[in-house]
Amino acid sequence: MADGCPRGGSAAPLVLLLGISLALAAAAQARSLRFVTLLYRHGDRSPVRAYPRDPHQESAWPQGFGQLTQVGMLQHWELGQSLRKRYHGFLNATYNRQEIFVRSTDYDRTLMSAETNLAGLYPPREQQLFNPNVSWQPIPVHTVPDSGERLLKFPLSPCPRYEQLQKETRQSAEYRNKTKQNLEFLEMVANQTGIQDVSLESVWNVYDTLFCEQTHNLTLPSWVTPGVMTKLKQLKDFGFEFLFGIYQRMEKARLQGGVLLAQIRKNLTLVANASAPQRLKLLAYSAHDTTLVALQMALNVYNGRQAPYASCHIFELYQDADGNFSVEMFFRNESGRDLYPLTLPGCAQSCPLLDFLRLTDPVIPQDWERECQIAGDVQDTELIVALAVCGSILFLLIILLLTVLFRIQSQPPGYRHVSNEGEEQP
Ligand SMILES: *[C@@H]1O[C@H](CO)[C@@H](O)[C@H](O)[C@H]1NC(C)=O
Ligand SMILES: *[C@@H]1O[C@H](CO)[C@@H](O)[C@H](O)[C@H]1NC(C)=O
Ligand SMILES: *[C@@H]1O[C@H](CO)[C@@H](O)[C@H](O)[C@H]1NC(C)=O
Ligand SMILES: *[C@@H]1O[C@H](CO)[C@@H](O)[C@H](O)[C@H]1NC(C)=O
Ligand SMILES: *[C@@H]1O[C@H](CO)[C@@H](O)[C@H](O)[C@H]1NC(C)=O
Ligand SMILES: *[C@@H]1O[C@H](CO)[C@@H](O)[C@H](O)[C@H]1NC(C)=O
Ligand SMILES: *[C@@H]1O[C@H](CO)[C@@H](O)[C@H](O)[C@H]1NC(C)=O
Ligand SMILES: *[C@@H]1O[C@H](CO)[C@@H](O)[C@H](O)[C@H]1NC(C)=O
Ligand SMILES: CC(=O)N[C@H]1CO[C@H](CO)[C@@H](O)[C@@H]1O
Repeated sequence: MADGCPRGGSAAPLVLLLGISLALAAAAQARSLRFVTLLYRHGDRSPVRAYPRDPHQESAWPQGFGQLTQVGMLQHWELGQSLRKRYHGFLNATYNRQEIFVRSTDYDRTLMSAETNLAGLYPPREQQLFNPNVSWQPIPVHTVPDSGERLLKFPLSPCPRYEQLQKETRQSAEYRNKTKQNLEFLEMVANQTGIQDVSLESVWNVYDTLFCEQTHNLTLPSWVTPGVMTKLKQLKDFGFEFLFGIYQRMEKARLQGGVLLAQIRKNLTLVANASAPQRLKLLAYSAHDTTLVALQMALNVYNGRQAPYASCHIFELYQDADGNFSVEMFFRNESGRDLYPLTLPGCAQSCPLLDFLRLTDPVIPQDWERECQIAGDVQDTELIVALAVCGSILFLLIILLLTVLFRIQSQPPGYRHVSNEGEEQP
């Protein structure tokens, strides 16, 4: 018996291994992609503004500030083409309006990026060509007015609690240290640009403008040495950390990126729960670097570098052979390179949907508007209102009492009499 066991056991692992690999192969075969969500940044653009002493003002740019350039169009067209390749067989080769939904912020550059992206994703085929001379077909891009944008433009506001957290972040040792270390540099940048007060929060503007000018081969002023650019770039990345991290990342995520993640999770759950296969296959959001960083900070997968132009965060929802769903995330941040797989901390790269939901729960706001209120303020306000109401009532009562007393004392007996007489009249 004692001998039999090990002998039987030597074959068992083999059989088990074979079984597992067969099961894995079957699972891999039966695994199917069910739904894709994309969040991408617009392509290359002109600077959003110039600094006061900038030799290149708005007229240096063909369409003015903040506009998608031809370079940016090419980037998005190329991203659209690579998505077409990746989702060949999943998305129909011909455009079908029920298969895809695109939402953009209400900015020229994000709207135009989405349109160019779609031109790469859905080049019209024979019957969809409306003019044989035009290799393009119109596809809707949805938006909401900027004032009503509560999903894609960050930081989301108004959110007093978030403002309070930012105030506290400025008091943190890390922030103060960084300011102290760069005081002279920031002063130099202020002197050279003519911007009144350059801080760690605002210095990214200077970098952004110089970066755009450099990208478009405009000559930079002599104070902008390669060393200065490197330092500005580091401080710009710190600026992104400041927005969504450094201090109380989780709570900031609940008030910021968690809002967008909540919507994405809701859609994943909807698709996974639907009894019939979903018609909608691809949901794309066209937005900004801050949108990507907010989302990736909420997921805790941010790599510490500003999201490049036309970079794209991908969520893929798969249904496994056993019927369960799992989520995979990728980041396409360099064209002509394979996607970088992103792994949610605490999960495998292919993360079971239930685990994905459980692990991201802490950064999902239950009631954004309530969580954005400042706890102390609510209590204070209530207290003040209560006190004011009580005080007013007391004041009125005293006035009433005094009036009555005064009247009783000052009324001549005759008046009372006349009054009574009047009442007695028929
Ligand atoms: C693609 O769309 C065309 C036209 O709407 C339709 O005839 C065809 O069946 C679709 N193919 C797939 C694989 O869904
Ligand atoms: C396509 O271009 C050709 C050559 O320019 C022109 O003759 C023709 O009318 C155009 N077709 C349409 C539908 O615009
Ligand atoms: C502050 O910066 C100094 C170096 O200048 C470093 O030694 C120290 O650890 C920093 N402190 C914090 C809290 O970052
Ligand atoms: C900035 O300008 C002020 C006033 O012109 C000067 O006192 C200061 O030394 C300058 N700082 C730097 C870092 O250039
Ligand atoms: C800037 O110059 C480089 C080198 O000449 C060139 O490759 C690049 O296309 C230029 N960039 C733009 C935006 O014109
Ligand atoms: C949808 O699925 C999730 C997880 O897969 C589950 O927690 C939730 O209760 C389901 N909701 C509905 C409405 O079926
Ligand atoms: C792209 O993302 C990967 C993974 O986060 C990172 O290692 C890489 O440095 C990024 N590249 C750029 C250009 O940001
Ligand atoms: C599939 O999901 C169910 C819960 O919905 C779970 O009990 C089961 O273990 C899952 N199967 C696998 C293979 O993960
Ligand atoms: C099933 C599904 O994907 N539903 C919604 C996903 O989110 C967008 C808006 O962001 C809705 O328009 C979809 O209907």
